[in-house]
Amino acid sequence: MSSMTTEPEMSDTEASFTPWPAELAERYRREGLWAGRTFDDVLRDTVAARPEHTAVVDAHRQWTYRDLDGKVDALAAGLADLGVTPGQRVMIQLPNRAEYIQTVFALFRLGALPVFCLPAHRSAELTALAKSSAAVALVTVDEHEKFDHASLALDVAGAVEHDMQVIVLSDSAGGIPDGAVDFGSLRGAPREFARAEPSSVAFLQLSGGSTGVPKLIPRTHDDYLYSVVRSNEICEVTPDTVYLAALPAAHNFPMSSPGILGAVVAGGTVALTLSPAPSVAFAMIEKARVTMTGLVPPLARLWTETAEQGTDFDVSSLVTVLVGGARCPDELAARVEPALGARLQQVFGMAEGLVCYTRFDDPMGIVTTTQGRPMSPFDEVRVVDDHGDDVPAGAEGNLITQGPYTIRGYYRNAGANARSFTADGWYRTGDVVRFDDAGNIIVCGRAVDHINRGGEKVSAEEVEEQLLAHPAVRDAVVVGVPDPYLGNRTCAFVLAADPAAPPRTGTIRKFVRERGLAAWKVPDVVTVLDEFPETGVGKTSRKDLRTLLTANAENA
Ligand code: AMP
Ligand code: DBH
Repeated sequence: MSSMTTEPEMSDTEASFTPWPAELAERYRREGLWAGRTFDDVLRDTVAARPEHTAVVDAHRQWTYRDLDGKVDALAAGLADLGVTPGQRVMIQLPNRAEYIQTVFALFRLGALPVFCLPAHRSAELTALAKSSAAVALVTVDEHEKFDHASLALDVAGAVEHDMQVIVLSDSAGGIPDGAVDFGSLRGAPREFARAEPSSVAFLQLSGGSTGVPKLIPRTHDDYLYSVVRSNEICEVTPDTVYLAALPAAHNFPMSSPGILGAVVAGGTVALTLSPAPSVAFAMIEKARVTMTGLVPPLARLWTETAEQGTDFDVSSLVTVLVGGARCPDELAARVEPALGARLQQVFGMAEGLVCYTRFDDPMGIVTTTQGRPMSPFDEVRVVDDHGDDVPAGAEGNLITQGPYTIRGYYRNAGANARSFTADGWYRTGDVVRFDDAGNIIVCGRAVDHINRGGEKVSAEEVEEQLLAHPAVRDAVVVGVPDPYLGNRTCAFVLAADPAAPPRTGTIRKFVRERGLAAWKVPDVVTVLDEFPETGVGKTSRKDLRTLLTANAENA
């Protein structure tokens, strides 16, 4: 063998990272897109440039960059003392509070890979992620929104075959259960860690996904940092920017579009709110003089309506409100700016890569009716039919893409890679879109059956699997139907195992919840049927079910 490598040989099914083709990688480097910096480099640079500037604000804490740097040093050392080593995966399930930022950057400093879980994830998701990432630790909080996260984490650790430490952040004495490590005790003497390779995987992001288990998305320092730097240019992020993480901080949108990382790269401030409800979030906007935030459409509606009705909070510091994650109705888009006194920017993005923005010099009509255009001149986008052929200009079709920050494959998931990428490595977004004459994208819907419930993605297959586990359920189909507030509502149709004793719909919803699924995936409506309508080929027709449901709703 001519080439010896330190990496263990991996078969395709185990590939943790699919590289860009060499000529593209070379081009992205030559053009300066991949700048050869790591996220730890970025934090160190900002600390050096603006040590006394406020880095992080939450309901209880306010840290300068110097404070943050010290806390990151201590936690990185504490994690190393616990046995965490570079390259290992560590799951994070923390609410939006200052320690979230500290933990992410401590893992970057140490060279371990954060796995970005959401606070709403329950045992089904966390166990699957713990197994697929082989995480050595899970960092969580004792309690959030009256839910006992520490017990959940311990259950997950017990359910996986490998050793996984549970690290619990608690504000109260006695909040750390037996078997867990106290986050507060993880303070080691600062030390030097080997610098990560900028072309290596920095973390694993999650896909909303259309199949069973959330898929892991490997993102490198080079590619992700480029997406953040480019977002900062387009969204005009400066050292004066105060970005509010109102959505769950680990989501790709508040993390990078331009998000928390955008603020840190620019030397601005990250504000975090535990709740996006106007009564809580508006108070943080007033307190931290927030200039920018990102919202999913249902939240944008809630904030807009609250502001239209008049609020006692001073939200006049807001300059930019990004709306994305799901299609923003044109009617709502037109109301955001007048109500909140901040410019609207639509963003259409995905954790796999491609992010599109409307631009600040776009006419208002473009900003309120389109989802913008790719942020990078190096993004390549095509709209194709079901055979992979390009559709005529302006026609609807499937969006596929490749570029300097779009992944070429999921983490150790050959099956998903075969479905989600073309033979030459373009990512099939699953979105049905069209381009307007000026090159702006209009998102028309989804080809792949996932339901976008106000920005939270629901996999029909995943929920169907859970429903089928109920003894009184013989068959199940889950579809999304239009909903004025959420965009889509999740509706489950089930056939009773014993038609003489159909299950109660409330029981079924409770069952799904208790199976350990994130609450947003519990069907909004359950209907028990005698039989499913069928398509010509004997396949259950989701379209017929949708029609049936709409008709039922109208008759109700
Ligand atoms: P995820 O896989 O969870 O990162 O979700 C990405 C998906 O969210 C995209 O492929 C779209 O289906 C959807 N999405 C994100 N932003 C928008 C938007 N502005 N309009 C419509 N759909 C969106
Ligand atoms: O929905 C998303 O995943 C999303 C939305 C807006 C995203 O990943 C992003 C911006 O970066």
